[in-house]
Amino acid sequence: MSWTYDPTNVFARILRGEIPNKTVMETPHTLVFHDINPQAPVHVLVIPKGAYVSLDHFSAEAPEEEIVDFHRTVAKVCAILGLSGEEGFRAIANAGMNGHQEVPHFHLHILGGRPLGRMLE
Ligand code: DGP
Repeated sequence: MSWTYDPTNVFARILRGEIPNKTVMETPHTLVFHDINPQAPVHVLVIPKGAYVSLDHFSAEAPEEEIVDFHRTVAKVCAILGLSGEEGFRAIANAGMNGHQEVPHFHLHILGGRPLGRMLE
């Protein structure tokens, strides 16, 4: 499988500092910022700084250091935002056309702060 990354996508532009964002936290490999159109009281996006189109692209090709950094950042941001523990959260990664992915730079949505209902029947 080969993935073609479009460097003009909006998250690439955020990473280059061309578009402002509300950053929650940043590491050498990962950025977390508030979604522009929040669907819950807490709605942040976790993105790798590397040029990966989707979750499967990132999982297949990112160096282990970037993958570990990404997941450790997810854990830290859940703790910072008060989502860890019993209340919990939902994490979603849309991919491609069927997944209705709008921005072709891999991102994990993290939503919380209210009951989110059943998603899969
Ligand atoms: P998806 O459908 O999974 O590709 O969701 C893309 C998300 O990105 C959507 O929830 C809105 C968010 N988004 C789009 N453009 C911007 C932007 O310029 N800034 C921020 N913070 N979020 C954006």
